[in-house]
Amino acid sequence: MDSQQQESHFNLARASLQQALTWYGNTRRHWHYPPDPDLKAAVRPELQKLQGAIAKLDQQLISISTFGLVSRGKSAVINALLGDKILETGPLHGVTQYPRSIRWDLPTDKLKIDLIDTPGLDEIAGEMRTKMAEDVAAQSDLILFIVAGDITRTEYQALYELRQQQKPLLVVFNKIDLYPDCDRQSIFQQLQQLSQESTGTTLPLTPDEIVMVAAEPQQLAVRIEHPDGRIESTWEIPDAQIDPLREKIFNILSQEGKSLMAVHALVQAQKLQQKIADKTIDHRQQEAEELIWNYAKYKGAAIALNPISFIDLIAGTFTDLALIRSLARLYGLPMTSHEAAKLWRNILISAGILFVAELGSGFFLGLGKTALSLESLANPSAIGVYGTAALAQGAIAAYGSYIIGKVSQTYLQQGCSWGNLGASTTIQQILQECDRRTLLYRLQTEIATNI
Ligand SMILES: Nc1nc2c(ncn2[C@@H]2O[C@H](COP(=O)(O)OP(=O)(O)OP(=O)(O)O)[C@@H](O)[C@H]2O)c(=O)[nH]1
Ligand SMILES: [Mg+2]
Repeated sequence: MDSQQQESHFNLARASLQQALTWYGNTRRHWHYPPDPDLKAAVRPELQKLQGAIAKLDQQLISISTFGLVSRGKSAVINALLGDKILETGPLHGVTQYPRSIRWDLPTDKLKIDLIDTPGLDEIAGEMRTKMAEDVAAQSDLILFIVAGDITRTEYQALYELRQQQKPLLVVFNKIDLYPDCDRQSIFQQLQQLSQESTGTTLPLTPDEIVMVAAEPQQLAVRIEHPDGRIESTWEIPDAQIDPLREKIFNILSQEGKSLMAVHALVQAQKLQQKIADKTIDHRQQEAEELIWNYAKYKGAAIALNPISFIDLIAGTFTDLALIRSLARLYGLPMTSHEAAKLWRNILISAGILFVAELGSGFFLGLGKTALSLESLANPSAIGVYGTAALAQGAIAAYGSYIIGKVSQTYLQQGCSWGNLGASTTIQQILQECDRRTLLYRLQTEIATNI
């Protein structure tokens, strides 16, 4: 992608995040609802993270993390990239205990790059591991997943999860100095077709996503035969083979660096918005229940009392639409077209059931209630029949509203990032514009099935 296109992706992301911050931040519209201090406090962490993501974009800082099990050479790979042994490496498991970030100064590049070293995934137990993996993934624009030798189940699982989280990554096969050429070829092929039989999942990687390196090759015994026949044995440390990875990273940065930053910020924003929506819906639960109940009562009464068929159907549908609008106002969430089809289906079903109920009240072509009400004018004993039919219809209508109220919650919650400049909409737009050769293009299918 050319730099202009990347710039435009970057600006779109910035605008989208800014819009989200404005919407959910101080100026959050609550219509005539008083601000809820508890809710404000509850969503503060998300708002701060959103602000952090904007700040990171403004600094044009791209984060590249190494990731993987213990002793795969995560720290060694960073040292090799830097060309300097800054991080401690060693054969013991768990040499690196905490994530550490190092600035990679590249004189040619405008972007700032942070290389983040992380502890081995298997070094930390259970939930903490998942948490660390999530945190590292959340702060990285690109992940270097370091493996060496056969892929273990934990590695497969971690790779699979990162894919699910829509993370751009490169699989770095380290320690190739330990393998003869023919083995490297078969490893390369196996890597491309990773699959796990027990879960029936596959994880196809394109050759572009796999790089083979030797970050800290083992020393070799060298025999020197001197002209005088003397034989000397010494140890020699071969140079690191890191150029393929360095070149790949440079290529990625120039091809899609800014777009990667943009998508990363948007994916973060999307998750944060979802969390804010969840918390809001949770906090406003009681008011929402009351609101839905009031509309349900109103619609039920209006339909029961209105003697003219069809008009009550239309009035009922309007009541449902008003309910959705009121819920959106209560939550302060935007109404977007996402999930709207499902919502409409429910509205139509609700109207349809009412229609059937009117037909079922005994008269032809839905004029039942109208005819009954006319008849009751002439014949007072028909009032009873009219009353029963109307009550039944009212109850059905109220129930319909109740269901619609419930479905609207999902609609507002899922749809909040799908409006104009919404995080999900913008991600989709950027990905559609991505060049075939980019990592982002590769992620398209994954992302498409996830959002
Ligand atoms: N043969 C060979 N050994 C390597 C290579 N890269 C790293 N090593 C060795 O592998 C061991 C582990 O390297 P580290 O970089 O400390 O691995 P790590 O993944 O950071 O490990 P932890 O911090 O413990 O999780 C060290 O003894 C390195 O010397 C390589 O390319 N070839
Ligand atoms: Mg380490």
